[in-house]
Amino acid sequence: MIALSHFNLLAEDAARALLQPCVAIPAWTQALAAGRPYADLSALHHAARELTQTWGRAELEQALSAHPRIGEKPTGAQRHAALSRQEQASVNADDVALAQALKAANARYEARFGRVFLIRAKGRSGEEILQALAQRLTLSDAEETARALGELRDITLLRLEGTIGQ
Ligand code: 2AL
Repeated sequence: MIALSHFNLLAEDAARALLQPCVAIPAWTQALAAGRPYADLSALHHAARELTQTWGRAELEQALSAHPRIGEKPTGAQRHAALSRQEQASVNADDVALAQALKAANARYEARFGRVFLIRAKGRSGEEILQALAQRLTLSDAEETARALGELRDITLLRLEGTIGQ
């Protein structure tokens, strides 16, 4: 976590690099870095959220490249892999039945929508995620794209809150 006053003073490339693990959408990181200085955290979060409002299917696909499936905690040392592990910490990796159910449900979702199922995992148990997945399988393509984008916004803004503080 770095202080906002420090973030405001970073060189452009360092500021972008700091933001990059929040979401794999370079246009977002670039614009948020270019919008500095921010007067306070609320101004930063407001700008960060505003910049997510234009996201659509293309941005969702772009971002998914950096999100492992639920139940597949990445082992890499990169910052975004560590964040995914933390976010999925409530998904009990020792529960074999849960792991199998998640694997099957992920496969059904991918066959239906043609992309990885995305959900803000932080604060949700594996069972809650399974229930949400089953509900989202009933949505239309447009409804589900909107839901997935909402989850992506939540993940991104939570990661930002964990990256830059007072
Ligand atoms: C993730 C992830 O890596 N972190 C999170 O909150 N959700 N992945 C996913 N497929 O939903």
